[in-house]
Amino acid sequence: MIQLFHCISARSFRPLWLLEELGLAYELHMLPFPPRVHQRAFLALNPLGTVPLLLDGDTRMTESAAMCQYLAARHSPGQLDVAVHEAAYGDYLNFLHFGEATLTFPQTLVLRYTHFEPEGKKQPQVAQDYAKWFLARLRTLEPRLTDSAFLCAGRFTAADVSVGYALLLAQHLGLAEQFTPHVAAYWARLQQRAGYQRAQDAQWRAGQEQGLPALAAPDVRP
Ligand SMILES: N[C@@H](CCC(=O)N[C@@H](CS)C(=O)NCC(=O)O)C(=O)O
Repeated sequence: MIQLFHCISARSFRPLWLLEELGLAYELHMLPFPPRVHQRAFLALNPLGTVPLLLDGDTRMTESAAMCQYLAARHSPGQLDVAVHEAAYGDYLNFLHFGEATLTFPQTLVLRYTHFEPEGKKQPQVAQDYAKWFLARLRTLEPRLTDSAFLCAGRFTAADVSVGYALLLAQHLGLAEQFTPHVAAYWARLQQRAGYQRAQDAQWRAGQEQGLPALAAPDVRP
C-alpha cells in the first residue's frame, strides 16, 4: 500500500489531495512540524527531514509536484494526467512545476520570516518582498483563468493540485484577499471539490487519531 508521510497543510498536502481525487487506498503517517526537530527518527526514513515522503513499493519520492505527476500518470492516464500526445502536455508540465518552483518557493520565505523564526530573527521586509514576488507571479494566471475553469487541457488535472496547494498556503499567509478576481474564483472552485474536502478531513482526522500535538499544526482549515 502507498505510504505518505505528512505534516498538516505542508506541501505533502499535494499528494494527499491527489490520492483523494484518485480514490486510492493509502497509509497516512502524520508528523509534527518540522519533523527534523520534533521527530528526529524520521531522518532515518528521509535524510532530508522534509515532507512529503511517498513510498510505493520500491518507489520512494520526496518531491510533491513529482508525486502528483507520478500518481496521475500511473492511476489516471488522460484524465488527471495529460498524455504526451495531447496539445496541452507542455502546459501541464509547466504548471506542475510552476506551482512549486515559482509559487511555493517565495511563500516559504514569507512563512519562515513571519511565522517560524523566533521574535528577534523575524524579517518583515524579507516577508513583504517575497509576498509581493508571489502575488506578482500569481497574477500571470489571471488571463488564462478568465477563459477556462482549469489551468490546462480543459479539465481538472494534477497541475491544478500543484498550483491549488500554493493558493491554500497563500490563504494561511493572509494573502488570499489580494488574489485577482478569476484566481479567487478558481480557488473557490477548487475548495468545492470533493477530493479536496476529503483530503482536508483526512489530515485533521489522522492528526487527532495519531495524537499530533495541536501546537505542531498551523490551523489553516478554510
Ligand atoms: N521541493 C520539496 C520541498 C519539501 C519541503 O521543503 N517541505 C517542507 C514542508 S512544506 C519541510 O518538510 N520542511 C521541514 C524542514 O525543512 O525541515 C517538495 O515540493 O516537496
